Amino acid sequence: TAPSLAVVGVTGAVGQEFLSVLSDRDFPFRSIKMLASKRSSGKQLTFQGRDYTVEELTADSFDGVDIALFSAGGSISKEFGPVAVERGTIVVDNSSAFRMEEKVPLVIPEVNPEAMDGIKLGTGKGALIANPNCSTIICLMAATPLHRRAKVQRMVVSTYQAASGAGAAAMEELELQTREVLEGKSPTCQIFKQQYAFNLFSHDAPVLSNGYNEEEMKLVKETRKIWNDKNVKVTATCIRVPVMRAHAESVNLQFENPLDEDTARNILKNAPGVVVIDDRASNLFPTPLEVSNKDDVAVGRIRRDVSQEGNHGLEIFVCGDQIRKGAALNAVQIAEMLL
Ligand code: 2RA
Repeated sequence: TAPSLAVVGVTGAVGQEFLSVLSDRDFPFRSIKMLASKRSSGKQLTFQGRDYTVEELTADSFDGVDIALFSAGGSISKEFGPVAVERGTIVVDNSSAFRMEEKVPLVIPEVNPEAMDGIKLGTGKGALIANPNCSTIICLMAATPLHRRAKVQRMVVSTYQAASGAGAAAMEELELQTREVLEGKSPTCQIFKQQYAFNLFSHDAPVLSNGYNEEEMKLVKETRKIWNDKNVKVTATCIRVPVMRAHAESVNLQFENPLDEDTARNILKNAPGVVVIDDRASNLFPTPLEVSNKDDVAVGRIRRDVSQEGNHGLEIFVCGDQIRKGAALNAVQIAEMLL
């Protein structure tokens, strides 16, 4: 029989996208619970032609729930993820709360599905599976097929991250600020403490003692876990840019074995969940608008890194929808692997 579902954080940007993706992919379910904080409980929503009332998330919310999709922040995942697992629910958690726990699989279905081996529906045994950070998912969707062929020794990533990564309120503030600036008014800065419209700034995640911010260290640590390679060298600079809902990432790769740009382009053309947009003659390459609301990650600017010997270095440019493949789609694809 089809599983019973719960969506935790259903009123947020990712929560809403969970519902869109479940519908787009005809995900089978026999029942679905719409869960959110007390503040949002009682709201009405329509899903697949049926009316639902958002329920307040409590420990009892998971009785009889087979799969729960979480995107309500790390503290909610920490408090209720284990409770759901105790009740026999399989949790797919979009927060960073458990990603680096050794026993928790950190999964991109096209990249490391084997990490979920042993987790099955219908055993009555719950489990928790972590969805990687959006900038990690988008980067690795393109870098992994190349890594599998030529073994990445070092990866340098510069990200250009959309407002959606900071939530629906940040998207609203970007729009508001843009209007205010165009009207000559001083911009409203509540979500970010500095002007966002017509500007860009170092990612708003806390900066650590090594000078990196948490977003950059997520890319470093999550790549090593997903590739199961403690030695791969990764460094990143994450920037917030005035774009609504898709991240862009410049990725430099150094390989152990040679990989020329034509071979790399062909590998990417055949990679699942990836489209190649690499038209040098017309100077047409991936853009955030092009990938917004789409499933696939787009890759272009594929070229030999002239600063490295022979064909041991490659530059690529990747764009992906942060809310979709960067969060909701990846989580639903993980849930599909349980069916
Ligand atoms: C960001 N990666 O873009 C975060 C969202 N989870 O800020």
